Amino acid sequence: MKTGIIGARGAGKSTVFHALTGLAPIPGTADGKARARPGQIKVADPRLDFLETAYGSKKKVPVELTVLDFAPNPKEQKEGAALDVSLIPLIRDLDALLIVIPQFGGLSRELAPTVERIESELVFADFDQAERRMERIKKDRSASDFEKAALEKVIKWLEDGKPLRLMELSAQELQTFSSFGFLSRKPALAVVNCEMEAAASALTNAELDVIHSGGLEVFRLAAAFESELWELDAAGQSEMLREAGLEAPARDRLITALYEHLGLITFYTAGEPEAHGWSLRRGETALEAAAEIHSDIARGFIRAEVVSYEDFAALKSDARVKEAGKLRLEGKDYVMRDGDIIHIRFKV
Ligand SMILES: Nc1nc2c(ncn2[C@@H]2O[C@H](COP(=O)(O)OP(=O)(O)OP(=O)(O)O)[C@@H](O)[C@H]2O)c(=O)[nH]1
Ligand SMILES: [Mg+2]
Repeated sequence: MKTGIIGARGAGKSTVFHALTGLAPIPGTADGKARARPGQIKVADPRLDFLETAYGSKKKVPVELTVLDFAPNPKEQKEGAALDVSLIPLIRDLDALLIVIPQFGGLSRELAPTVERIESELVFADFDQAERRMERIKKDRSASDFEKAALEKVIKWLEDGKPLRLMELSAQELQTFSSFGFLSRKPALAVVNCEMEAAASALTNAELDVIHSGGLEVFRLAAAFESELWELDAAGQSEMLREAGLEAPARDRLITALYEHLGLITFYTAGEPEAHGWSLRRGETALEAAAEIHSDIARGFIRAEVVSYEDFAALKSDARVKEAGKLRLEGKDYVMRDGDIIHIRFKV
């Protein structure tokens, strides 16, 4: 799962990237090469911590997400632009976007209009792409009528300035557009990058309305403050957090919010060697879970032994889970649920 950080020049994108990953941003490259810097973030997960303890696992492997920061391109981004449009080809194959809205220092951009401006850039890029595809298939006699009709619908929707996130598309239409990488359909989270003092304050209802009506979520993050935490050891971090009146860094909550917004669920494999968290999209099956672990396990899938996290947490051991009749045998088509602990029997 890859999430790109986008927004205006100097909005604090690299600071958000550092706050989330602990990694420094890449220096600017004007030539467009090597503009993306990926960083891994571990998703904090109290359930995995519990499994690690219950199984006495030697190792803990949490779910990871990838976020990308992009070096600015001074040649292409106009002063005051909502978004660096030269980035568009680089964000098409990502799974989600974090839109950074600056509200620190003198940069107090208003949330709703800033998000709307960025959204309209995304909508415009999609419109442009759909139109170009339409031009091409008009000349191509082998193109399907289905694609043409679907494109017409999409173009009309985008002409009204609405993001594709809000449009209902059939499974077949989604299939048709699967290689398009429509930007305005990507799940997106607006990150209001503010000063520490403002981080806990609530957003207004009017702001939330705009955000939610676009199918987005919003989060406040004091990115510079969170970023400084990485410079300290554990004791220093706790002290800095305590002085700020916080229990934990907000980055964990942001990562969880992003995770949920992406429609991801977590399942686990656990034992003495390791307690391992894995992610799946909601609705995926036991076979897809097996493939996530290893292609051999999917190929040789026989059946899955599944216990829900709640049942395991109450009973605390495999033996008691079995005794209580809480261990289920499921086949390939079983739809995985968030928190399932799974053991797959397979033969290769
Ligand atoms: N006080 C304060 N300063 C911030 C905050 N976030 C970013 N800054 C400062 O704002 C400036 C720009 O931040 P960056 O994170 O580099 O912004 P960016 O969006 O990556 O900028 P470009 O990549 O050049 O478009 C830096 O000097 C940061 O230190 C914040 O939350 N509070
Ligand atoms: Mg930057």
